[in-house]
Amino acid sequence: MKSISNKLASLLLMAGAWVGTAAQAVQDLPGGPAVNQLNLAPPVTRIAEEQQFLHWMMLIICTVIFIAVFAVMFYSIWKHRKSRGAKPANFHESVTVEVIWTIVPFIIVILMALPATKVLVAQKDTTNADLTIKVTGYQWKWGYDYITGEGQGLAYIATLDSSHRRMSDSGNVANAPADYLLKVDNPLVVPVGKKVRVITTANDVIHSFMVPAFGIKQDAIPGFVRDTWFRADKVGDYYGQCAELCGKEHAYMPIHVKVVSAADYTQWVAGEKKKAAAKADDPNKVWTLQDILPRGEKVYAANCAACHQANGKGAGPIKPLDGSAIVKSDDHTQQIHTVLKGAANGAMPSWAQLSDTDLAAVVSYTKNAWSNKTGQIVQPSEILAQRGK
Ligand code: HEC
Ligand SMILES: [Cu+2]
Repeated sequence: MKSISNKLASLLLMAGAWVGTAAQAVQDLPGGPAVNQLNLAPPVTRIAEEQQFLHWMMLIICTVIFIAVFAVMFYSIWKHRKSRGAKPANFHESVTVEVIWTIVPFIIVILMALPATKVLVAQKDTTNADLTIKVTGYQWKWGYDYITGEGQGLAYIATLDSSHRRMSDSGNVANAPADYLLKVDNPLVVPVGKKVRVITTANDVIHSFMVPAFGIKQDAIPGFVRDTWFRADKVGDYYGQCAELCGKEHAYMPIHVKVVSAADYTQWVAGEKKKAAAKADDPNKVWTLQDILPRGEKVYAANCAACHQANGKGAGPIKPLDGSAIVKSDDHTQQIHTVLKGAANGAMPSWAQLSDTDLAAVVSYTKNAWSNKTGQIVQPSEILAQRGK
């Protein structure tokens, strides 16, 4: 008995300490969640503003009606109680009362439905967009493709910052920054004051693209295309998350939208285009081990370490890559095939969306990391040759 209560006490103490350190560390994140936030996110688009107006208007109307109805009810019960000698009136089918209690709620509902419908229709109106961006949900990251507008042709993937992931795994979040688990490597960049149409779809399971400050939340469904739009009124950083439970890393696919001035946007597009041109991976380029390994290490940290672990040892059903016969084999086909197609019914996902060079880099890296030291290199051309096989 004693030991149980001791254990309970120490558990409570631990919980207290945990809450204590957490409370001390968290800070507001402008454009993202705030500490003890109760209201909706501060709106940055006209639609989000109107949604908040609707929310508060309806809440207030409902509260007033609630208080009025219950006040009359409780007052009547109390005032006309039997002990005070109240005599029940005996009447039925009062036309006046029935007309009033039909007409009044009807008017109230219409008064609420009119502005709500207006906002709903505006929300769905994705015509006349200044630029269109396709957003693809992957387990567990977001792909952004600039379809029209200045940035046309830009395409990249946004993944959670790997240091945040490590912090989460370790459980040591005492020094977590304000953008904890919301920081990504490549935020979505859009110009201020422009109508941005967002087309959503997904590659594996249903995800949902949500940015509260913009008042948008749109499911991203494999095999379907949905759309939504926003026009951000203020330059700044805004955050959201995948809003559809999509698997075990659901909590680790944040959204970071950077709203910048028109001039900054033009500059960013030019910079990205230059970078893309420089990076445009020639699948026929022949790499040296020395050049390809650092790139492979990065690809591994961003995509593979969440499951196979930084030390390559895997965990449970996730097979280790350190010492794996497939990884060490002189015959590269089976390893390339596993990485391109996935294995175990998707428990090991397909990585076909990565470039030939990135895949060659990560395969070469795993062939040489930890105790694998095979000295083998896989060139992008080998990956290309296996695609579609
Ligand atoms: C979502 C978790 C997950 C991620 C992320 C992941 N893997 Fe895997 N991987 C697995 C699982 C599970 C297996 C075991 C499949 C099986 O049972 O055959 C596996 C197996 C493998 C194998 C075969 C190993 C063997 O000995 O059979 C290779 C090679 C591999 N993964 C490479 C990679 C690479 C490279 C990446 C990153 C680009 C990666 N994996 C990312 C889950 C993952
Ligand atoms: Cu998701």
